[in-house]
Amino acid sequence: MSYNEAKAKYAALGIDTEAAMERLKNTPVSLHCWQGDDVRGFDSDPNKPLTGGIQTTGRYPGRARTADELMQDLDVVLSLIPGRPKLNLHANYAIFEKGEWVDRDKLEPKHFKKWVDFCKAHRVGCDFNPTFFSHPKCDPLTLTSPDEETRRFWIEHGKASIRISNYLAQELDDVCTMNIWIGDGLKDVPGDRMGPRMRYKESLDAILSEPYDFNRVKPCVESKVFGIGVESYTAGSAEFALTYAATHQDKCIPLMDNGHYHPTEVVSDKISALLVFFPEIALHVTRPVRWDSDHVVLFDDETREIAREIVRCGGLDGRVHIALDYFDASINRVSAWVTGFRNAQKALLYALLQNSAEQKKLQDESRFSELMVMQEELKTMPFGDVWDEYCRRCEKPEDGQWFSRVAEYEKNVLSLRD
Ligand code: RNT
Ligand code: ZN
Repeated sequence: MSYNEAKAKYAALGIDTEAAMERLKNTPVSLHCWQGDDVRGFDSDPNKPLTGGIQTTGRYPGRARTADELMQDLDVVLSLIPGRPKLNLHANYAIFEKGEWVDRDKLEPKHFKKWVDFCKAHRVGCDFNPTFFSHPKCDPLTLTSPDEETRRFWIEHGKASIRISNYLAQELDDVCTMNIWIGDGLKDVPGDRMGPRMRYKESLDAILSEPYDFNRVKPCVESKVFGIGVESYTAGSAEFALTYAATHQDKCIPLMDNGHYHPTEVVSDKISALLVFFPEIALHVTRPVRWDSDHVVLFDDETREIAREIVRCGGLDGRVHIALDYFDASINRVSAWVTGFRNAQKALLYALLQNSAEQKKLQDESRFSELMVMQEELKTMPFGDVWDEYCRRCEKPEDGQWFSRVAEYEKNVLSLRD
């Protein structure tokens, strides 16, 4: 059988395929709910534009229009992905009873009860995100707004989100990361760069004053270089977010999204730099194409390199919280979800099948020719056979066996929407 041959080939290099598969099976990877409906959510006008410098493009039919539809789609996704997914929810995915509605500053745990039931049924944990975009109270600023009332509203939203994160962590008996990202920035040359950043800091302090157990709820601060419409200035820049997290290590952790840097910068190189100083960090894994375009994650060089860094820096021991963050509306959304998640799994398995200790030794002994040869030869090892075996052990379809199910679902369900 090809897996056994592959296992023997890896073993000859001192690589344990069994241990790699076991490890990956127990590694949580957060599956973003927002691929299914183009980041629209259900808490306000579904035709409102996406704001805050993010954008979906494409008009593929079949977008989920309700929570029930999104859950139905997620059922299919979860049946096709191996590993240990966690759901990642945004606050605008709150579910209201008929006739009920509250604004984001008044959201309560009960508005996520149905999601908790969904997670329990699928035995998955849940991460959370306050939603500081696509809302009439973006003036267009949120936590950096000079308008006290606006800022107060969004601070209250952040605090409500902490209470909801507490609830998710408790109900699901799992860690809940709660990511804070704001799109606040300016299109053109600022007259004041410091003011908004001072207000952002004060707003974060106010949000994080809401009580939570930092062992269970992990607020994150996500930085960004620029967004569409806010090209000249982003309040929550890399320096801002990192310094905030560094000076509040008992309260939050930094989050890096690999679409949020200048195109020649790579997050794979930043992971170790942060882990020297932070006990824990969080990642949004995406695929930027020339800008923060949030294309579907592929099994490409940088995704593999990010995975290799996570593995060799000991990130799988709870130090690196991995989440996906992309949204493509130009292809079948279920397929996009499944492809990206499976590729993230592939990259992690690929990374677990490296002889990291040997490579470190070669580097430390300055044997760079051998290091290059070894790294190159590892690329053509029978990785696909181990991947197929991993899918079988997770009782999930192998490559070549799942797309037909998505096509069937499109025909019977998705194509009937709109
Ligand atoms: C936007 C950030 C942010 C969002 C999600 C929906 O550039 O990456 O993480 O994509 O919160
Ligand atoms: Zn992100």
